[in-house]
Amino acid sequence: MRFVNSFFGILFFAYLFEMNVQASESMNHQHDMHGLSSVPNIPTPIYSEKKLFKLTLTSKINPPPLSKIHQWVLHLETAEGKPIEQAHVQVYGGMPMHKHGFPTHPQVTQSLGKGNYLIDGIKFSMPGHWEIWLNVQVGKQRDKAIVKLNIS
Ligand SMILES: [Cu+2]
Repeated sequence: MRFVNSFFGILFFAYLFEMNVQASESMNHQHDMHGLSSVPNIPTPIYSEKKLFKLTLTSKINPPPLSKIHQWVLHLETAEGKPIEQAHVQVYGGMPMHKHGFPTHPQVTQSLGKGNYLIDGIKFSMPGHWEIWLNVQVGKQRDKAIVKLNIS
């Protein structure tokens, strides 16, 4: 199990590095545009990196709790605002400043219809700056997005 965890840890940081290089500038710009970084727990739509998708992430418990496994709902739309039903979504994340991932393996467990997807297994194991990363695939279109949160 320890081996498995470190294996995923390495994958996560390889992924983190790639994402940071590719996405940090555009994501920062988007966060500035939407004012998301200063009010992290209010659901605010963000655009994916290539602006293919519009995403709204909402914690089922507000504000998102510390040290408790809980669920989120992703609402996914096209850039024009049409709900997307048939998406494959991978969920990653962690604390980039501490170089660790989630203590759990969050994933989409259910499509709720109307462009809504249930994400289970989110656990913030300490207070501070967290990021939830979403890899979205719809047909042949792929894009990714980062949601930044301050957990206290
Ligand atoms: Cu940490």
